[in-house]
Amino acid sequence: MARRVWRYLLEKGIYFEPIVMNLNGDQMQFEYLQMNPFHHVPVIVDDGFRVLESLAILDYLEAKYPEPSLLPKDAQALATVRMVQMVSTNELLSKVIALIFESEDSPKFAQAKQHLDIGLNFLDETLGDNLYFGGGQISLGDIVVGTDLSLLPKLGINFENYPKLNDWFERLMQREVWQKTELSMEEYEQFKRVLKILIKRKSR
Ligand SMILES: N[C@@H](CCC(=O)N[C@@H](CS)C(=O)NCC(=O)O)C(=O)O
Repeated sequence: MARRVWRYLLEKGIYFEPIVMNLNGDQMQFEYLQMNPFHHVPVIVDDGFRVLESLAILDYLEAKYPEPSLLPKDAQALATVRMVQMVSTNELLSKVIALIFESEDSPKFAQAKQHLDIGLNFLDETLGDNLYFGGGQISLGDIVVGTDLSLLPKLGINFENYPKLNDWFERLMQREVWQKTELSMEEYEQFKRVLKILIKRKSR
């Protein structure tokens, strides 16, 4: 989720000082728990004001630094941006994680794939002929959905069956910020190792 905020800050051109966390323990340190008792990243501190939860952070930063705007004003476009952010967070992310960890011949894997297919079709239709989810310009919706879905190609899943989404994904990945922040295969393997530990810890 930190990558959502990182990409947002770079797209906006907001100056920030990153603190890189090793999620194999840094998040359990006393000082960090004072900032986020749920021991999650990301957290930001802006002018002494602390915000956690990636979606809340994006809203805060967008309100505080409105230009260039990454939230459309039009009611339908705004609703679309919010909707896809929530669909990605609530419907898709857990399925992406299941595809990473469940074995390919398990019922859980098949269920996750099926649910994901519904989600990707939905996003493809929602996008329609727009360049981005909020219209002609990149928005918070693209940053959240694009970041969450960018794990799929690492798993060997592409967007060929979803032509509009496929074009959108390529468009997004061609942007300078996305090229600069793309997860390398090595970082992806490291991410998987850490996530495995976190999931195990959570299920105890
Ligand atoms: N809902 C939170 C979720 C954040 C989250 O789950 N972060 C994970 C990494 S992707 C984390 O920090 N896990 C460390 C832990 O649970 O100890 C958000 O959107 O910011």
